[in-house]
Amino acid sequence: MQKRLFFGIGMDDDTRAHIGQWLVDSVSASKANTQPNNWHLTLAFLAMVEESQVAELCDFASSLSVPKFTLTFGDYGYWQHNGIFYLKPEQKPQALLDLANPLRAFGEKCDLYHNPHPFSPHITLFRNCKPEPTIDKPIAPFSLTVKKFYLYHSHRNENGLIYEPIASFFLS
Ligand code: 2AM
Repeated sequence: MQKRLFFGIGMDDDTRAHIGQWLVDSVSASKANTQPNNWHLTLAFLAMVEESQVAELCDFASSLSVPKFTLTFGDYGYWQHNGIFYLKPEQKPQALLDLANPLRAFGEKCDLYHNPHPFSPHITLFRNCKPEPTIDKPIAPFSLTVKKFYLYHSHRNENGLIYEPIASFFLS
């Protein structure tokens, strides 16, 4: 049995509300935004993983020793080729790279997924959205204090796509 998995960073409800309000007030797009409950920052996409490999992934994630860090978001961007509109952090703290790089490398070593692109931290707000959304006013910058990250299971139920945290890992 296989599951679609990825490692990522979540956010609190206040942050979801802040982003959601900005979308309502200041962003016009040709389609609906991604589900606020699904908003996250992908650290490492793993694609399809055998049930029997999940423990190994969790052991590896637990073995990382990375201090807590803060991400500040105030910038946005758009990728023409896939119509992704996203928020991106103003900086890439070393601790963020020290999480993403080994997790991505481990997924490659296990032959789960070979990343075609360098790590580009972002929070996807629209997908397959063409033309590019128009922005009346930039988002008031906000910060996320990252104390943990998750292994997410991406699947569908009667409500659509859900990213369900199936394991959590605490930073030091
Ligand atoms: P996203 O980070 O731009 O939102 C589950 O599908 C998550 O993994 C989504 O957050 C998604 O994109 C990311 N993802 C999906 N396919 C991917 C791929 N081929 N490479 C990198 N990340 C991917």
